[in-house]
Amino acid sequence: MKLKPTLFILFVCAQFSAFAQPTWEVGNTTLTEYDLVTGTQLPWEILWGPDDHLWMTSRKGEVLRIDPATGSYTTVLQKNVMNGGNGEPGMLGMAMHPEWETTPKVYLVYCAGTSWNGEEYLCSFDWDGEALVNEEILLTLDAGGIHNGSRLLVLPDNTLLMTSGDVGSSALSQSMNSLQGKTLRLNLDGSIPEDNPFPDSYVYTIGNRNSQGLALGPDGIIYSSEHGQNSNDEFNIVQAGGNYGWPQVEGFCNTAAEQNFCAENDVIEPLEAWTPCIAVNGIEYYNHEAIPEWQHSVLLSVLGGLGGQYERLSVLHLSEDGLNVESEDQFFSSFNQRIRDIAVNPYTGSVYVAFNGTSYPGSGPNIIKEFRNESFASGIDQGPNLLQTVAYPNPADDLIQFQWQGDFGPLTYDIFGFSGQKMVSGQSRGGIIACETSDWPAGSYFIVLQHGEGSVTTTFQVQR
Ligand SMILES: [Ca+2]
Ligand SMILES: [Ca+2]
Ligand SMILES: [Ca+2]
Repeated sequence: MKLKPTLFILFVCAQFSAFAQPTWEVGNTTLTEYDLVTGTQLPWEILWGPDDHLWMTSRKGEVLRIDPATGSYTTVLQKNVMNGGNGEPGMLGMAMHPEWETTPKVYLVYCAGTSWNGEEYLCSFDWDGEALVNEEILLTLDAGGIHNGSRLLVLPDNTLLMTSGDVGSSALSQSMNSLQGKTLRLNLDGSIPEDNPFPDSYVYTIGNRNSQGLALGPDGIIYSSEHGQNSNDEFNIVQAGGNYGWPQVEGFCNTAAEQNFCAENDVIEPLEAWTPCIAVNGIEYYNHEAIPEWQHSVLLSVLGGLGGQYERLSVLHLSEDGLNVESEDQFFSSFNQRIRDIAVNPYTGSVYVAFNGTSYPGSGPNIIKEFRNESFASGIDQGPNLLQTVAYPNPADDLIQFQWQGDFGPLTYDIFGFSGQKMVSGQSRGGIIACETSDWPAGSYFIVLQHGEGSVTTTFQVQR
């Protein structure tokens, strides 16, 4: 006789959750809020992987692989990290090898050692389908109690950027003898690229304090976010060989001393600065059709500052050339939760947001939320996957072809880049589509085939 009440409660809960999803208005777009993963510990990096899963680092020393449809996840790596990830150091940035089909490598930065002293490692791991294995250390830096960076970003030329912090010793940022307080650039095997701005050096930029945001924008523009001390959090464009001023310059070159230093050292000023500090963190360039109001913007995670009063997701609307910020909109401050990082679903345009608790330096358990435009997502994400589509050659140099089986009548197709830009659209009656890709940037793309009974998507790579 116990069975009936239990079934009744389950039924009521299911009904309740279906009707109770909160929504957010963004201009004319409605975003529905979902709790994708609850109970995570200090998510630091979240990113959309080439295997169509959401990947997450936990500052406590773990890497999770999350099914974005259900939120179920597996722990694919566990490391002992400095002070258990209770302060700023721990498991930090992550990036994937761009040729995942043939080289499924994951790049990670973590800090290890006793108490507040130790090393920061940039490593690669092999993904064996179940776990990250075969750790290889590519670079070793100092780790400190504070200011360890570190975001990672693979560039279209298959080099890897890593931000490093000044570990609290600000003079290191201007020293060419130190890898701290810099942006570093490596080949994917850990070697120094021949075209780095300083010969035989990993150093790509100097004068950085503690940059914890990196994103690729239009036309190869690289954006970064960087923590200021008490004032002047910065949003920058990363340029080879650039000096970003720290510790002599904070924010813009607007004091007499700063102006002298800036003139002598050709300091690159930020696009935007925030005083007092709001604690800027992970960033993503957003250009997806799902949220037209956010197209051609940088989404900026804001932790909220030491007092925890500025938490939000900022939307930095860019000028047409991407070289300036024209305005900032703010969302989700009412959660009063530190926002650490974001990721974007390339198919649905959904934005995933990782929260870090209410106070510095963060505490778990935490949540990853998804914000989805249902009216867009239902159009491309659902329906039966009736077509077995093959893309070849993959990766492609110039011509790529898509072939499928079955007679489904006329099809329409759209090809998108992974930041959401539409590359080409068309119609097809036969069982094959051919596209010229020779003027597309290297990177990941996907095709959406719409047929009478639904849609199907396939991911592919373009290499140069
Ligand atoms: Ca991210
Ligand atoms: Ca600066
Ligand atoms: Ca200044």
